[in-house]
Amino acid sequence: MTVTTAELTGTELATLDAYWRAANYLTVGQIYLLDNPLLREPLRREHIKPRLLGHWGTSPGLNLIYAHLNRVIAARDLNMIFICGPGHGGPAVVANTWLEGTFSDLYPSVSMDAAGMARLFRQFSFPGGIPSHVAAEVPGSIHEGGELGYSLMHAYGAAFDNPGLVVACVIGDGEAETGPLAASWLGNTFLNPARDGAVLPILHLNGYKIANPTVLARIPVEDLMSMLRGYGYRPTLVDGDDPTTVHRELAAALDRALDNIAEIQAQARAGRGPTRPRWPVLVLRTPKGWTGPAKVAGLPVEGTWRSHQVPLGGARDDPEQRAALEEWLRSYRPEELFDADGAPVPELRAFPPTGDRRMSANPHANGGILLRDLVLPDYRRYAVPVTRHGGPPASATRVLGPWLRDVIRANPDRFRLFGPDEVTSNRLDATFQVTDRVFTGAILPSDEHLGADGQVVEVLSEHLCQGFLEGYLLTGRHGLFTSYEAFIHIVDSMFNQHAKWLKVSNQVPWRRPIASLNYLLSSHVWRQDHNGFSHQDPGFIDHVVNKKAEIVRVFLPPDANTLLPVMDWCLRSRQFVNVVVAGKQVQPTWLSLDEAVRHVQRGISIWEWAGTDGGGDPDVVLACAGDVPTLETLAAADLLRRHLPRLRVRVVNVVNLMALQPPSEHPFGMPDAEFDIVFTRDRPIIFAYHGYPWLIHRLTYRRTNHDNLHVRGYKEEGTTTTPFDMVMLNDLDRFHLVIDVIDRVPGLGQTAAGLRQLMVDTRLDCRDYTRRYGEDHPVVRDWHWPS
Ligand SMILES: Cc1ncc(C[n+]2csc(CCOP(=O)(O)OP(=O)(O)O)c2C)c(N)n1
Ligand SMILES: [Mg+2]
Repeated sequence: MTVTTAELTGTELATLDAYWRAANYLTVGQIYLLDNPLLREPLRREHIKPRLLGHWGTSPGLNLIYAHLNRVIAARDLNMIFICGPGHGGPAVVANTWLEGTFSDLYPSVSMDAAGMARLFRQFSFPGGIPSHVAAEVPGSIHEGGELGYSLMHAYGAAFDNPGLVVACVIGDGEAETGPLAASWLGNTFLNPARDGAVLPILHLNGYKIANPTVLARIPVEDLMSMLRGYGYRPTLVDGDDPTTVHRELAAALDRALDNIAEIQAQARAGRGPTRPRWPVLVLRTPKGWTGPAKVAGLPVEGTWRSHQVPLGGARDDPEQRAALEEWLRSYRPEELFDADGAPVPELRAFPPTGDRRMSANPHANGGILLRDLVLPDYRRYAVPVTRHGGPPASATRVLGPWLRDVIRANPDRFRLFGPDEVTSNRLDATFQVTDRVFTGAILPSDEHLGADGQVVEVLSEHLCQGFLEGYLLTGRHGLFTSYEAFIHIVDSMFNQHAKWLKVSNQVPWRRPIASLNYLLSSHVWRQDHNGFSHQDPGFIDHVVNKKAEIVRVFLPPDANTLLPVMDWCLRSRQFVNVVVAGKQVQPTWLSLDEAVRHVQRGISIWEWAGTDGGGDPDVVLACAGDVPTLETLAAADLLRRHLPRLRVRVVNVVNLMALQPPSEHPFGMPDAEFDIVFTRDRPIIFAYHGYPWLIHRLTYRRTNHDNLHVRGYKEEGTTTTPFDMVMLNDLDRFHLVIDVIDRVPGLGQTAAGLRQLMVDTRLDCRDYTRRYGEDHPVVRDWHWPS
């Protein structure tokens, strides 16, 4: 809808300003006041919180933007959500949600009257209350904004496949210095004006961070505008420190921006206009800490970095500061804003939009409400036919590709695959049979599978992939992030924040569960033939398991058929972060689909067909997790079967890593009694693991047989070499596993001395062969599980 831009009337301006003052008053009240919320008596020491915690500096700007957005939402009946980059401005956003009535709807004790206002103030940044940031407890938020940098990518993710939504996104000028935010400007090249919603970035150029000026505020303003133009935007500057002027300019700029968005969308949806239009951006240059104390102790505060947190830090004990605080609060004229009961006066109550149009009540910001299940094709149809164990060689991710293709096809409006330029490399290119990589830049005849309508988002920034996906999930859709295993560490910290968000939202009753964040990590540590050490690091798993057990799941499918039910489970699940590590290289397929399904359900299975204990009492347990360790373990089991036929070997495979923990630690944990049966109470366990060995010890340290557990894994030995040389470098190879068995099974040292020496010699031969011929020894290359 295009609304002709008109000047604000005097009444509109007065109401906007009153609403802004009310939000500012409520913000200051939250930061400082324990009691006397309406200043009906002079401010006394006991009215002020003993610990003053919060951030004032960003808040007046946030309140100004929120007030103006409320005006345009109501005028245009917009479907809009608010993303607050400077999430430390929590009290500002909370103030607005209270003025809109949503806070009281969801937390009835914080009612819209004097008693409720007192509770609103008291609970903020207070033990047992709400956090200082725009956390999951805050209605309308999908973005905590604690760790800066992710606002704009969340905004783009929210807008994808949401054609009716406008995402207003405030970006701190300090936040804009972060790498992730700097990359986020590229989001416009992945946003299709016909099928997606709109993002309205508002750069909050208040000039300062915590203790420094910001870069973007101290370069010539024309350079800043040129930078934004260079990224393809149409920037408008609103600049000033006189409220009336700024209200008028901001209202006009917002109207123009929204007219512009409406025009862009109308054109695109009529099949006209550019696919990569110049979307509007607002640059709001107003003072940090605007309307707060101009000076404290003789030093300038308003308009400087000193306003960042709590300007009058001594207000409780210093009468002069207390008087300044009272003067500051009274400057908003609360008696004009709140009635005798403490409720906002009727003009203010009538000002914000109503119902779901309130940004604090918009269902897109509580995505679980809108979440619909995926239509998932039956994965059995995609399985590798297995007539004997270890039979047909297959690349796990290549087998997954057609299933993923059909997931994409069946869910065109609610599933996306994200990757940093690695979808083809990770062998998932079957997806391109039904969709493109979304791209609104220039497309050349030599390009493949690029188009404005794709459901695959490929951008060479793990930050953007993660942030887009988070925004997409948090607004009620589904997705998968595929990446190289080593480089997923780039988003360690973003994963942390998302996991924390999920943990807290589990405790917020009105938040509905959202789809899990799924990682498919391929091109893993053991197969870096092209690249070597720089591309090797299996430590993301270690990082992930630090988080709450109720949130994280880690799967290491040993073959293609096991990957299928694992991914199916992940895409059906809610409120988790699922990490799946699967190879893309051709490997034996160990299990039939039926066996794979049962294996995934158990999490840990004895592979009786691979062992020699006849289902009975083993001398040793060979355990494995991960595709390459499984291959080496089975090759070791084969060697033992041939050379030590009387040795009773049990082979155990772990597909669900969390099953190693006791149930008291993780909901997937295998009960102790069962664990003791599978791993025995007293026999040596040689565990070949995909990643860093310590993790297996950490997960199993409480188990009965932990003292007999000996783990082989990646010990940071990597380079560009053959696949088998790589496992030898880390002592994870089949020959070394046999040596480990000989060294650990009581009595074998003497009887199997010859075999041990043969294993040592074979390792040397294999190493020597790689140096001479540049590939693995045929004894390794040509090995297959005996039928
Ligand atoms: C990634 C990250 N680094 C550092 C911080 C610590 N920090 C909190 S607020 C802030 C300054 C933010 O400045 P700006 O984005 O300009 O926000 P505003 O001026 O609106 O407060 C910093 C550095 C953080 N929250 N996140
Ligand atoms: Mg700033």
